[in-house]
Amino acid sequence: MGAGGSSRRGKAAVTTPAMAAVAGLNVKDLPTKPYEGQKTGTSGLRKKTKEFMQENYLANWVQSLFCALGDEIKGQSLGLGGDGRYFGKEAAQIIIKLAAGNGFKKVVVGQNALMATPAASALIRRRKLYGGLIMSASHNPGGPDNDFGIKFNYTGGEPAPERITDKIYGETTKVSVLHMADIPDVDLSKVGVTKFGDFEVEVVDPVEDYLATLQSVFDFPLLKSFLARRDFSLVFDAMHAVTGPYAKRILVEELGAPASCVKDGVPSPDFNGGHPDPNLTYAEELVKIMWADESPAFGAASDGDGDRNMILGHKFFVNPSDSVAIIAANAQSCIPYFKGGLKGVARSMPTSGALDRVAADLGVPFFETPTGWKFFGNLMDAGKCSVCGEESFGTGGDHIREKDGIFAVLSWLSIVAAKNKDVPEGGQLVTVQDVAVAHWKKYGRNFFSRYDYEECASADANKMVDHLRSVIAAAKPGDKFGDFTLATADDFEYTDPIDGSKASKQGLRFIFTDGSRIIFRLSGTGSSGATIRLYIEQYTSDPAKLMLDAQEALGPIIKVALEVSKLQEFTGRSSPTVIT
Ligand code: VG1
Ligand code: CO
Repeated sequence: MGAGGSSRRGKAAVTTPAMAAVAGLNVKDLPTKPYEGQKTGTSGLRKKTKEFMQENYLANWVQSLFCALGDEIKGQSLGLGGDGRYFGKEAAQIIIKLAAGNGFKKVVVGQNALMATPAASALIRRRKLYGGLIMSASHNPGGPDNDFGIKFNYTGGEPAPERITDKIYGETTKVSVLHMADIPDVDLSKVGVTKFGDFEVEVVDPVEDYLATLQSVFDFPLLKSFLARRDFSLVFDAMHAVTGPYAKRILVEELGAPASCVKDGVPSPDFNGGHPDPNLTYAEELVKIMWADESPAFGAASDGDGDRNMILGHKFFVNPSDSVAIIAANAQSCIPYFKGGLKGVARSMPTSGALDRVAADLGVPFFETPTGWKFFGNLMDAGKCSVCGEESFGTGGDHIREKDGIFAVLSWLSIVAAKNKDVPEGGQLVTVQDVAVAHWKKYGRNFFSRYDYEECASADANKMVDHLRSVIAAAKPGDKFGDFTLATADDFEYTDPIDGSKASKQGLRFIFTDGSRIIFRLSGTGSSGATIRLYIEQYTSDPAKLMLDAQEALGPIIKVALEVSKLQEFTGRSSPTVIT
């Protein structure tokens, strides 16, 4: 894939003490050559681990980032951590040497190179760091034969905006020198400070700052007394990924839940061979627990890096599009951080319109952004958004600038606790399902489903997209698609209301006169092939239909989507890999 390594290996490094912005360090200038394809997707650079492990592959990208940021990094502090996947510890050592060599004064790194994505955002904000690097490929499987990833979060703790990621990519195409400090590997297993001249590495407990942030959002004593009820129980599935230590500290040590409530809580470099994606397909063990006749009252799971969440009740799945709407509707009355009311709410375009109805009801501003968390940061910084979410199991608030799995769990626990405040122990507990159904009764229900067709051939997927573009170009309002009448069809484009930046080609949409929608996108987080995502939505306020099964309710519109896209014809796939 990239340039041959032999020429890189052949040349001797040049030592240039003058390069070091901090005193007492030797910096080596190592020659390197660009690799192709180091372009970041929806959330950072994600590739096969073996690709990342090629000589200088990671170093090239990190050096390119530092070049893109320029002089402003000199003398600053950088956060660092990851989801614990294979190659993370080695990657951390490379990044520390590059940070020192490029003029950072300090690196604050999670113990054992661990740090959940929301915790990294909290760390950057609380410690006023310049930014941070997160080593994660999120929900993608890990290990030598799977995926690795890296992304940069900026000063507010937010994923780097496109103006920066574009610049990094530009640098990766011409990077020729790595500025590496000549220092030994740092022991990341112990909390404490190691100094090299004026440069220092501080190893921190990866939970501490994040916990403090969450304590400023939620009423911990109230949650603790709720969890002490004998008629309430929960299970949290960390899926062998990074949230294990977080759940143990927060749910067990701080909130008093029994240790047994944390399932698969030890981070493993390959997630125990699993797919740390909290959905009904990949979190099947949790689903089994929650669908048993005697299940806990509340179930939740998080992904590889702790930013996604799935919320379950007894035999009940909370669709993430509903979850953000329900959290927004209850935030002011159930979560202390929001007691002054919401400044506004936002969702990604494919996420269902359930949140829109809450915004209208609350009379707060509402925003529809492209897929990916990076678009929410500007709205939050401008004080226009308090709660936001994506259909892809992402929910968050403006306490940080990342989606936040444990925030979603504590939000739901806060809502369930508040609804049960007058229910005596042993009485009829208000359940997760009761909360969702009450919401639908008030607002109506936006049936929503997503079909993922993973690892299709890229050429096939592109042909399907071209076909859809031509359908859209020819379509007119009033055209019939099955029983649905077209209102509009387009390729979603977003203009950031704060800085005016534009993002185009963000998803092909068919919007019908009754508000139903069909959306197609190609994933920007995969590491090989193409993943086609089909999103389907249909609204009902008919009380007789509220309790229908989503797949049943959406059957006719799904049929239209498959017909109009000729998906099976182009890809040969007769069924999706994952249905949400
Ligand atoms: C997916 C989701 C998107 C999410 C992104 C990163 O992107 O659809 O909503 O923001 O993953 O989440 P894509 O381009 O594959 O559809 V994570 O938890 O992977 O950082
Ligand atoms: Co994630």
